[in-house]
Amino acid sequence: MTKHEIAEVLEEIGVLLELQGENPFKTRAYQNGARALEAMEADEFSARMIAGTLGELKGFGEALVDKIGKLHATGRLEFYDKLRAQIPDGVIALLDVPGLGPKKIKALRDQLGVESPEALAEACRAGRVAELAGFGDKTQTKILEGLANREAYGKRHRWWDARAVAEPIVHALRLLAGVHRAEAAGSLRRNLETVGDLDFIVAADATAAESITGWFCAQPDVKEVTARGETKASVRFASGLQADLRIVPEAQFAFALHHFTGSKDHNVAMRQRALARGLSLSEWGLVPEAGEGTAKEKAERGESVVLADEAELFARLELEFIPPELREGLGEIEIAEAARAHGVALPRLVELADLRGAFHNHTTESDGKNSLVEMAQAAEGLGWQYLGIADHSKSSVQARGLDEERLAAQVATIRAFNASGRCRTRLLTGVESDILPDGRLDYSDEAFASLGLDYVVASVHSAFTQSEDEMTRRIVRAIEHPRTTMLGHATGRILLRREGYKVDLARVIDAAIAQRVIIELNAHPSRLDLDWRLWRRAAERGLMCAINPDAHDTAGLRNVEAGVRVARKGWLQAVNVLNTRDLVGVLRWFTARQ
Ligand code: DGT
Ligand code: CA
Ligand code: CA
Ligand code: ZN
Repeated sequence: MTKHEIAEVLEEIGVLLELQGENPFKTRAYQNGARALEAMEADEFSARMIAGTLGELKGFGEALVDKIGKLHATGRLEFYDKLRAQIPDGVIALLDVPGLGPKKIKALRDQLGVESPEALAEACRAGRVAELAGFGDKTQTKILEGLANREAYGKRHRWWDARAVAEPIVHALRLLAGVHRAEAAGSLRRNLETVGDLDFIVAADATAAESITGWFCAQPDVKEVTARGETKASVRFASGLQADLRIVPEAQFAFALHHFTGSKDHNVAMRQRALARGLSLSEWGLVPEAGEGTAKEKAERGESVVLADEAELFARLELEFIPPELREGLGEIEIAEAARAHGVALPRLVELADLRGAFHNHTTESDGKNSLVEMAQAAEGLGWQYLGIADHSKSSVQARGLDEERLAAQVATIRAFNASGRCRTRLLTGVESDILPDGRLDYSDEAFASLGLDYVVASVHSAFTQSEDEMTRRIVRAIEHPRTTMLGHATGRILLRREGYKVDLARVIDAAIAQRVIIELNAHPSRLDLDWRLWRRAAERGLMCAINPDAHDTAGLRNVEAGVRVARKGWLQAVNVLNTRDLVGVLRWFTARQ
């Protein structure tokens, strides 16, 4: 097992022991061990495993070292297997209910015999949870909300995960005999932050259809085939993600692709536009509204307008081409119409290749998994001109946040690294400062002055349950701090796991615009925060964006792709995104803010 996998097992052991009511010292030993492993350089870990010197480090007692050794050598641990077998799956599932931790779960189990989400819902509805010591009406309501969220979350998947499943399938489909074109349509193609199911559209020879559906249903990840016809199939993968496949004749492809890309609202508006021109638009084709039979029959009789691709469909309806990510029925058709009428293209949306660096990244100094040098080299590999280092600040104790002294040392290391000329990517000195519950930043004005950082990302990491008004005033106060360059993950949401904290984003955006403070678009596939739905109007009003990967390892730098995807969905152009500027432009922005 790798260091990271071992850390995950230790972390889980800590949680399982907590569920069983073990004493906090014991559970914390595992959790601290997991964190220490995560923070350790891979080379050091390997060396210590070989030399048998892990136990020399603080926090690694004999029992822990023994377990790590077994996992490292064999990938198994009897202690863990036994522990896991003692706890019912339903109790493990309770850990996914937002707002429930191991302690509460233990109380529910001991006092109400609750051992599954279903049993918990019943106990809440009967009012029995509210009666427990330490719970009350408010907590019971919260748990019911959490259960409802958990159910909704279970039906969708992160865009990033859905894409990882879809991409190899699309590539493989294109290589099958008789296939002319293949695309993943639906919400995935629209870059929606979460995806319900995948929708594959394939243009193929009729004679090949059966073997294509056969291939699709026989994919190794397919757990269940839920429907199967000659030109259609639906499957469910082991992850729970479902996928529809439709095979159409080449001539129908543009219409089917457009139809199944959606969104529904966009399609409704497109159909109305066609009707206004005496045409009926559907997945089958674009046929005259008048005449005998259904749209399908008309298309099959060859009455459809013949179009090579989607671009021709938009042109036929007197529209500029609308990229899939803008097809949400949010006024894109009116804009495409005006653009067409005036002979101008739609705005050129920001692209991955426009990015020249990013600002919110962690290293092993706080809770990252790669060192400063490794992160710099990875950024150089991506062709980035600069990489901002923003480790956690001192109040984020569990993330090993940096006090003034350690931060000063990191700044010195970064300056020396830049001066050494080892790397074409220039490192920038930043910090991700906690926004304290009262809105102050995590370092004094004097400390900031002596540190001389290039920039500051200010983020909320604690006291999530403040009232909306308190949270709004807290964040606005942080934005008004002259050292704040950008606001990190504006709502703290974790997609499909936890809702954001309550905050009046209109007021936060107003303050950011007034102060020339950037709001980040956190590109972590679980965050994508600030939400794309707010960006279009905010950017029009002058809000500057930074697409930040919030990378905790070198691979995490690639998160920016997810960020660019939703930035496009928010109509953002390169000019709206600070990290499309070159180093000089970025440094000028930082200086102007200070
Ligand atoms: P999802 O899967 O929930 O993330 O969202 P979509 O947009 O992928 O929805 P899905 O898979 O149900 O259907 C794909 C597209 O097909 C959808 O965006 C629009 C089109 N579509 C499906 N059902 C209908 C419908 O009843 N009416 C209209 N106008 N379009 C539909
Ligand atoms: Ca879908
Ligand atoms: Ca579907
Ligand atoms: Zn953060």
